[in-house]
Amino acid sequence: MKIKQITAANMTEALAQIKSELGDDAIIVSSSKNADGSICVSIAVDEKEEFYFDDDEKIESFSSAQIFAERHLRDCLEYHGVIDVVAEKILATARQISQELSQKDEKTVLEKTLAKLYAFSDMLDMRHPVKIFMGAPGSGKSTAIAKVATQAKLNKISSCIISTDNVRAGANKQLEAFAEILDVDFYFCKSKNELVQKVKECKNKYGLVLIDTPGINPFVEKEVKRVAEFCEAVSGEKILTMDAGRNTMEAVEIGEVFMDIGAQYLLPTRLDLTRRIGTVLSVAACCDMGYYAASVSASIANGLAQINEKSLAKLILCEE
Ligand SMILES: Nc1nc2c(ncn2[C@@H]2O[C@H](COP(=O)(O)OP(=O)(O)O)[C@@H](O)[C@H]2O)c(=O)[nH]1
Ligand SMILES: [Mg+2]
Repeated sequence: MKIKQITAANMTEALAQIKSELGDDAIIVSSSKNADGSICVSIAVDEKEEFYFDDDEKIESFSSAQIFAERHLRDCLEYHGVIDVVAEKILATARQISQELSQKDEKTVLEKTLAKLYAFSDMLDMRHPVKIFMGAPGSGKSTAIAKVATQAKLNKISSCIISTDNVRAGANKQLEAFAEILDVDFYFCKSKNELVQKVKECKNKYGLVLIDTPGINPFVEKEVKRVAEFCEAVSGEKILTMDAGRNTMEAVEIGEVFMDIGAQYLLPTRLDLTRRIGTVLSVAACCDMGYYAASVSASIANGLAQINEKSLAKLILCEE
C-alpha cells in the first residue's frame, strides 16, 4: 500500500480525479478542507496489482483488529448509497471511537461517530433569529417555513415570514395563505435593500424571522446570483432545502453551489418518501453543512422532525 494525496476544488472533482487516475480500487483514508476551500483527499493504493483477494476477505482482515463488527455498518452505508469518501470517513471514525472507548455496541459507536462528524441545530434556536431558506424550485422551502412558524407558535415564540420570491407565479399567495391561517405576519420584499431594512425592523419585533427565497436552478449562474445577493446582504442562518430522494452525486454538486453562497445547514425534505438516505449523509458531509431539521410529511402541522445523532443512527441502521 502507498498513500497518495489529491487536491481538488471540491469533492465532486476529487472523486472524478481519483477514479480516472487510480481506478475503483483506491481506498479513501481521509479528507480535509484546505484554508482556500479546496479539498485534500488521502488515498491508499495497492501497488501489487496482481495480488487479488475478494471483498469479503478484505473486510474480514480489516475488522478482526477492530472492536465493533464493522461489516454490518459498511453494508448499511452501501444500502443507503452513501458516496465512498463519506462512508470511509464514517467507518474510520467509528473504528477510532470504538477502540478509544472500548465500545462494541454498533448503535452507540455510530451515534458517537455521527455526533463527532455532523453538527445538529435546534430549529427554534433564537440565538440566530434570522433564518434564510434556499433551494431548487419545489424543494420544499415554503412548506418548511410554514412548518417552522407552526412549531414556533406551538412553543409560544413570535415569528414572521418574509418572502423574496417574485419569480414563480402564485408563490407568495401560497405562503401568504399559510401565514394568514397561522396568524403570523407576512411581508414581501422585492429588492435586496428592502429586505435589509425589513430584517432590521423584524429582528427587534419577533423571536424568529423566516425568509423565503426564489427557487433557483443551481446550474444557472444568473439565478444563483439572485439568491447570493440576498444572502450577502442579510446575516442569519442559511438553510438549504433538498429532496432527500435526489441522485446523490447530483445532490452533492447542488449542495456545493449553495455552500459557496453561504448555506450552513441542510433541511432534507420528503423523507417520508425516501428509504435510502445516502444523499442526506453525503451532502452534509461533503458540503460542511449541519442538519437543521427533516421534513417528513406534506402536513404542515407535524411535518418537521428534529434530526440528531440518535434519529440519524436509527435511519442508517434501518430500525423502525
Ligand atoms: N410528501 C412530502 N411532500 C412535501 C414535503 N415537503 C414539501 N412537500 C410538497 O412538495 C411540494 C413543493 O413544496 P414547496 O414548499 O412549495 O416548495 P418550494 O418551491 O421550495 O417552496 C408541495 O406540494 C409540498 O406539499 C415532505 O416532506 N413530504
Ligand atoms: Mg415556495
